[in-house]
Amino acid sequence: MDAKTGSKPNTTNSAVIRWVKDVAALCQPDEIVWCNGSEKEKKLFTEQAIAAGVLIELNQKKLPGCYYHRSKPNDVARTEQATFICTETAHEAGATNNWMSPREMHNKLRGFCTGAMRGRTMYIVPYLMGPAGSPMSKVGVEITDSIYVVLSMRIMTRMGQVAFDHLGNNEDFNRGLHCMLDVDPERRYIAHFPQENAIISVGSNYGGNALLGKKCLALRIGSYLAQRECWLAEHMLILGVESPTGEKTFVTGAFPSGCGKTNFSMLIPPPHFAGWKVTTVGDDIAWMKPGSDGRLHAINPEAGYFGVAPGTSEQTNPNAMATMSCDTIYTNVALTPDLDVWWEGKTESTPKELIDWKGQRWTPDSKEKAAHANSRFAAPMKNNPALAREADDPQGVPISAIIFGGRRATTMPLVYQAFNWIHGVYVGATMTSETTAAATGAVGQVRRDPMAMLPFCGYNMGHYFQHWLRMRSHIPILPRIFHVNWFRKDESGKYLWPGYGENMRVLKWIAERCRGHAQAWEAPLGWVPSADDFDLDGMKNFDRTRLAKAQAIDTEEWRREVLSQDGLFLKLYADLPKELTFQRELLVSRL
Ligand code: GTP
Ligand code: SPV
Ligand code: MN
Repeated sequence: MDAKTGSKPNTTNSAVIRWVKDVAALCQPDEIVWCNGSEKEKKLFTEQAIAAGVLIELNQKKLPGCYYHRSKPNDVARTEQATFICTETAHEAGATNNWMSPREMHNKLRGFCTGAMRGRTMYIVPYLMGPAGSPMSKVGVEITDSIYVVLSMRIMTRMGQVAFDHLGNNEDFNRGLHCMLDVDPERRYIAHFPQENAIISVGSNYGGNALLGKKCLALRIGSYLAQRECWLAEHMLILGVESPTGEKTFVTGAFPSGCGKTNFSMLIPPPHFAGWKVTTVGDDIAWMKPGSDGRLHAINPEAGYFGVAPGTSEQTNPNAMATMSCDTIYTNVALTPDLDVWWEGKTESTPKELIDWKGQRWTPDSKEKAAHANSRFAAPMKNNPALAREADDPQGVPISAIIFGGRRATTMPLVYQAFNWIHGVYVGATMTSETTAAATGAVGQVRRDPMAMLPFCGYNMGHYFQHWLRMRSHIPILPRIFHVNWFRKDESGKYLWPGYGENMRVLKWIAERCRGHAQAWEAPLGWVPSADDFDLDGMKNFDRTRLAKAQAIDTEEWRREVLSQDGLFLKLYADLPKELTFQRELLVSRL
């Protein structure tokens, strides 16, 4: 190891230097490396990661600059049961979060972290969340003993000197400490201290648990700060859609993990939509603040995509395929004999032989999947052919529509529009979705996931709903709110809606609703597209009859749906805004 590389502090910020010193005294690393984000540093870290067996070099002819990481089989997804919000009182964290007092958690984790980096290198990773020069951007510093985390943060955030430059001598930065320990679920904690703007994560090396800028800072700590500072930190993609006449509309979409954000954010319109264009601002997180023009403005705090590999193909998402064609870290996918990557759904025919995500020989007869269901790619957004011009704009983009959506085999229609903001907040608050492989635990179970934030809200969910309602008075030109479901199934278990690029049809209706062009009918749930204003031209195997099925509102199903909201409403009872109870009553009367 070249101890000289970046091993001197590359900042004069005394708060940073003091904190690093304290953490070093606790963790007792052999060596401290300050990261500056340079190409030279990347090359060195990559070589070291390969030498340590953390990364495998992929076929550089097919995948230049791409590497492969295999995680421990017990560390493949977010662990929600190990994720804690540590506020002074349990009430501040609320009934939907795991809570421990800051003092108790600090004591526990101090024990785990003492000497945890003996014989190891401690990396100081400064990173900027959001475009350089944006008043909405925030700085974090992650201290980690994982070189995989360092290289991933380099892709996912604006990492290095740019962050220290943005911070200057300010003491206001997020302090994140990450210790791998022995990657044991028994000693795994992802602890958030919103009141200290701090995170401590131990015992996992998995994306959402260990790349602290993403879910930990941008969403859990972010949502806490947003409530105090009058903005919104949301689990949302951001896209721009441009009509043939050049009208540009920006929308955000909150879908739970594994429910289509990355795909929707970079969709390619079907041939019928000549002249329509979709560009990506972000694929996972939106920070939104009222702008001086009276509109809600959104930035993407990230600089890369940490996307689900399975199901991604040249047919479903060509832009994602192009994005991960170089300079990408793949985790837990399968390998071909010539060191190319593969996963279920990548190609129509299955390779004859592979090495699976656990490192075992795999053939099509094998019982288990070759790639883990939550295998991922970490790729720079700069690679995305559909990257929006505005992705680096410090002012963000003005949002015209907010879309909520879940993965539901029944009940939820393809699309409807909320009657107004308060109704829209109710629609978001009562979102449901089937669980996916993105978090450990059962897959396919319907659960309430308010605004796709159940695992990511850093404070009391009831207060979070109040904050959403309150934002109404701070945004003179409010975005319209919609709900979608790409995943409804027919009697034979097949998806009713073809999804992916065809989602453009729904997006077009949404964009035109925002501009007052498209017609809608008043249905019990909200506004739904009139037959004339929902474009089905050029669709194969889909017609008005199938659309009617995808849009059907079944009163019996909805009776059960409304009743099942009791669970959430009772859980949050003490803090639930009365507006949501009234909205529920109104829905019942319309049904
Ligand atoms: P996270 O990164 O975990 O937050 O997930 P995400 O919301 O970005 O979901 P993503 O776009 O990665 O999609 C998850 C899975 O759903 C993938 O296997 C996709 O192929 C599949 N998917 C995405 N969009 C659609 C769609 O419109 N229809 C269908 N049937 N499947 C979809
Ligand atoms: C998600 O689970 O929503 C993800 C992956 O985007 S992770 O960053 O690991 O949380
Ligand atoms: Mn995603």
